[in-house]
Amino acid sequence: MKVVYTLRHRLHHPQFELENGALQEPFEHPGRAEIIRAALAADGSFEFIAPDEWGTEPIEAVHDPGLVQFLANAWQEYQRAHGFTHDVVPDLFALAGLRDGMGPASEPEAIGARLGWWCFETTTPVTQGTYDAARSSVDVALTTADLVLNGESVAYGLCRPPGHHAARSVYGGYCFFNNAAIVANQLAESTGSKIAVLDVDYHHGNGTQQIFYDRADVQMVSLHGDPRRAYPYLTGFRDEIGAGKGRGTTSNYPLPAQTNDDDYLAALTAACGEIASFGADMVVVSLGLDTYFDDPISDLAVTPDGFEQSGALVRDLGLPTVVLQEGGYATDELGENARRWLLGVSSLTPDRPDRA
Ligand code: SP5
Ligand code: ZN
Repeated sequence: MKVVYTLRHRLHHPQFELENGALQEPFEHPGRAEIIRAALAADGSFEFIAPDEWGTEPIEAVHDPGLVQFLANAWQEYQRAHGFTHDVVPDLFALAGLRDGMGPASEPEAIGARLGWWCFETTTPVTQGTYDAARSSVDVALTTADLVLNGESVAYGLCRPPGHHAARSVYGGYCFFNNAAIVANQLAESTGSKIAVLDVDYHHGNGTQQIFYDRADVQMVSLHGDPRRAYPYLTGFRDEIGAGKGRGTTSNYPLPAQTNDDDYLAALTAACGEIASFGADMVVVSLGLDTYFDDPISDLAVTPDGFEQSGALVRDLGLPTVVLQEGGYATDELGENARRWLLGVSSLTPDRPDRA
């Protein structure tokens, strides 16, 4: 299988995440991508490819151009205003309630306040190289999709930073640009076909859901920890099914704590059934491996065997498949878990001899 990777991801390297009233070591760190790269390289059945450059146009097709412009300059602007600051994080959030009854706010001028206009939480610092890394992550995703458009039945983009929490006009959840949404939109627009996004990250893909909520041509199906207890808390409930022309094209499978392989695979089977009923022509997988039983920030109980069987269920859809990396924080096992999922999605079955 072809794997798209670039070391430019390392340009994004926060020193901390502000969470639970404390500065903690980042769970989302450059070592994650390096561990996956090493595990796939050691396997021998993966071929590494460098990404092409795709520019900002496909990003601005799903994100507010103001968000792209903001991230391009935010770190430098903050340095000019406040002096050297390795990790740039908002200390004020532009919540609508601040202007209740006074009409909506407009984007503030001060850089500190602009951070809280575009960012929704405190665990996603902007560092000096964050914009370049986030751009390279999009390039990885688009190059992976291009491989599949050019005949690969499945390819994997080792995206970092991840993307699925980034909505049209806000970033957060370790995500800046929504790699999967940018790819799904580009595929839908360039081929005129129906695209399914299957999001198996532990956390609900709120950004992807928001971007496609009223779209009939892009389906969003997500399995995740129930938002009654799990980040991002505000989205991912079962009754969120899309709106307008997109009514029925969003599906959510909130899962209880400690969901095991059997129950997880049953839910994934149902999710894949919905993709088949939708009549998708291609699948984009948001591959989070934070459903792993020993993940440090999550509470599902999927094992390496469960990951391989998950990949095989997606393979059995028989559709061209773009797999993009999202979360997964059990650093020691992350490479093996990714390898097993990818072996599952690319394995030979008697009736699918083309999937070598
Ligand atoms: C891409 C992705 O997986 N983003 C996840 C962002 C989650 N950030 C907040 C997680 C809150 C977890 N708190 C539990 C800490 C247990 N030590
Ligand atoms: Zn996650």
